[in-house]
Amino acid sequence: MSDYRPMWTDLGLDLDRHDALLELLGHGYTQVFLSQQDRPEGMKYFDFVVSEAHGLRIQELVEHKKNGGTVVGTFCVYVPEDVIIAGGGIPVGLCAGAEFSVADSDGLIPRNTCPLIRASLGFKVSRTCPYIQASNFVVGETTCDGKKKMFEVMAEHHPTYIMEVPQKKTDASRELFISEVKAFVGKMESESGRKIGPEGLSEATRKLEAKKAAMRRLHEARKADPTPISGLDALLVSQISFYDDIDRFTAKVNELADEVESRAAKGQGVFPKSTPRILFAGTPIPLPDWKLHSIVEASGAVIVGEESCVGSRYYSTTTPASDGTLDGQLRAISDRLLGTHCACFTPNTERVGDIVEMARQYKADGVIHYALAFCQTYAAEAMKVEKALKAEGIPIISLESDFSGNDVAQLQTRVQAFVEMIGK
Ligand code: BJ8
Repeated sequence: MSDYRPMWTDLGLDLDRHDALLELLGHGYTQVFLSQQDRPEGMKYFDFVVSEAHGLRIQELVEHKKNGGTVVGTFCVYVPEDVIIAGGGIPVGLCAGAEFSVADSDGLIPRNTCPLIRASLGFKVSRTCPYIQASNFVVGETTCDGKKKMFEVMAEHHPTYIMEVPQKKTDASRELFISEVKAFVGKMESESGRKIGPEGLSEATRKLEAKKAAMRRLHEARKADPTPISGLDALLVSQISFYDDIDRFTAKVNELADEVESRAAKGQGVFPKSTPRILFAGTPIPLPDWKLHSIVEASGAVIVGEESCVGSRYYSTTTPASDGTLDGQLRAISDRLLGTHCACFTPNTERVGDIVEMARQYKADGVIHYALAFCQTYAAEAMKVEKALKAEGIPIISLESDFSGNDVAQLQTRVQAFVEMIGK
């Protein structure tokens, strides 16, 4: 096994705390993932990616920078990854799903802020995330209030660029966002010293579309009963999509999709046929937040889909055709991104419709709406989602939690009662 400590030292990591983090993650991963039965063979690659998440992948990013490339950290799916790729950059998702660094943000932002925001800042200030340390700059966005104010603090610790994401779905908002995407092209060009042209951008969009198409194939296979892959494993693939090498990831997801489709065709599942099927809907569930999925799948149910930015809100948007000019492509990319139905927008009725449609398509017996604590926008939409699903006769519960283990027993009780109810 390689010794990555010199690299981690060069990146400025706090080695003692980083060791503690790796130990925690390794233990959690073994317990949650490696104990599952009858996993697809193709998951071995993703196990390997996790085992080398702070090693080999970071080495690749460092090499990329040595060769003149850029590494750009992102926190939201509204950031155009294809613009980063076209500018010779590698995008890495930095949203953090670990309790480990939450308290490190104390004194910098209020404690009654969502744990995703607190953990993201905490990883930076505690110098325990090699991805943010390896990034040339991070892109913040004006989505929810908590993130906006956190990025002001982040800027004091790491180069930070802010993209304005509108909050309404009007023509004027669309024009504003197009101008923001164009400004981001300028930012990438000045960081990388490379001009972004229509050919390079079109190739980057093609790669991104291939990646999302592979992800759609994999998730589509989860519609089968019995489901050929666990919710935990499918979630893991979505989590890894934010930091693995794009071409390698696409090839490996397609291989996994081949295997999973063939399992589905043979009626081979990871849980028995007629296991209660649950659709997850709500806030992002970034690595390594496996809490709810593991509770559900240990309670005799299976998660068959994620209406989340770590899930369908990411992989389901596609880039409309354009006239091929740089301007036309940037407009098309903006339209693709604005097709993401985030609760930060008002009104955001499309998201409710998406959840109802997904519940039908994935033959969900029930929906769990999940909001991270202190996330006002998703908690508010939970009520609309409840109303719409009840009108359709689809059972739903709304849960709120964080990344800690404090409420596991309480969540287990609620999830078990829900599974029992929908299983009848
Ligand atoms: S497009 S969901 S990735 S903003 S959970 S930090 S909303 S208080 S993450 Fe998001 Fe982009 Fe929207 Fe998706 Fe705020 Fe809520 Fe926390 Fe959230």
